Amino acid sequence: MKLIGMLDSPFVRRVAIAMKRYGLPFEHLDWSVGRDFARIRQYSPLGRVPTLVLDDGEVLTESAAILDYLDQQVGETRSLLPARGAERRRALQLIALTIGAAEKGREQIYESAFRPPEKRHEPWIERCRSQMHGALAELHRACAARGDGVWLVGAQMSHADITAAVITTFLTESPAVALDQAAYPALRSLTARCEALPEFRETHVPWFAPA
Ligand SMILES: N[C@@H](CCC(=O)N[C@@H](CS)C(=O)NCC(=O)O)C(=O)O
Repeated sequence: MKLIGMLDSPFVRRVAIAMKRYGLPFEHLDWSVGRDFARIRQYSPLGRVPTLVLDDGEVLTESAAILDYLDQQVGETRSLLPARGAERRRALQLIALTIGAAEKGREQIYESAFRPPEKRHEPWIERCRSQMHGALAELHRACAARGDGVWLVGAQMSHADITAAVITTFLTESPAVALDQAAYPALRSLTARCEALPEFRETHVPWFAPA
């Protein structure tokens, strides 16, 4: 399989971490959505990453859809998403909240990466910032309610924890957002615990401006 997209994207990174944890080998195509836009569009007409090219040439996009495929490949007992019921619902809700925060962070980044200064619209950036913080505050409360040293859902690390950690790191390291983790100590603690694990360390790369 080929995984397209740079690892400073938390959407790409959460897929790469899951593939490593599952022991699924892949070739990483470290293509930028700015510089390599045309190349990415040969696989994904939308021009988004992550894009996963399967061995038979089938192309999957959108991290949730890719992870759904990978989870099914490894089966219920190894899947990083609870199979059913309240735990699955809770994990999916937390992931949706976290992905939403990242997308609102991404909008702030793209405003400065892709728009000339005279075309930037501060009220829009402020709206995104406030939505991002609304979602992060909720995620922080979920971490705090579980307590230190406990995963977000169930007894094992899940996609909810992976997503929360990579997105917190992404929002902290991207200069246009520069999230202060001190505002969310329980989220900071979960992120630090995840980032110390081998799959997280192996996929942690320096921030790269997208334009
Ligand atoms: N919801 C999507 C978000 C993916 C996403 O926003 N990827 C960014 C890179 S961080 C991208 O491809 N941006 C290029 C664009 O949308 O033009 C997912 O989870 O895969």
